[in-house]
Amino acid sequence: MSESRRLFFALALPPALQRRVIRWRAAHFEQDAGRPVAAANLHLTLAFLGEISEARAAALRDIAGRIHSPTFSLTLDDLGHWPRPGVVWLGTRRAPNALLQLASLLRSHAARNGCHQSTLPFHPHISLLRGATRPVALPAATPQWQLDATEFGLYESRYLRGRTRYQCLQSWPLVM
Ligand code: 2AM
Repeated sequence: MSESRRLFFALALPPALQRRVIRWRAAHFEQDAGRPVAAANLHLTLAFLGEISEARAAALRDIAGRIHSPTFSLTLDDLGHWPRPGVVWLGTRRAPNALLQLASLLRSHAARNGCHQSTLPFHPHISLLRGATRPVALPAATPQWQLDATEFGLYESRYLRGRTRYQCLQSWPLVM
């Protein structure tokens, strides 16, 4: 039987934005608010695939390669806390249609290829802190960073030596 891997489609943050986010996070959250997500791991999940076989992953890679979805920009101007999964996140108040359509397309292809999809509506977000199960004081002012999406990627989540790492396996351009 072929090995399965934990995969997801996501948008990456450019390194300059990663640095801005972690500087701001360090300045605005108490140390015990939660576990900070490593700068290189900051991302916006488009579709979570779960543990899937190489054959399913190959089918989804083929599909991703045939997607012609436009580039878009989103403003990261929203913040929130979900105590149940223990996540503090950065999001957007106005998700661009191109983002919603890309996520919906990937999620429906994932579902058709046997990847269970959450029944909760898609809420685009970048997880900043994990393990944040207690009340968290969110900063009063929300940043207004812009994320320009020009590509999306397929990522593998691996847990190695006590750390989660997300590795980009392949990426595909969005069209201008
Ligand atoms: P999160 O950041 O909100 O926790 C890799 O694990 C990525 O997939 C993370 O961004 C995580 O979202 C997301 N993810 C993990 N499990 C998921 C699930 N069951 N449904 C949807 N997204 C999930």
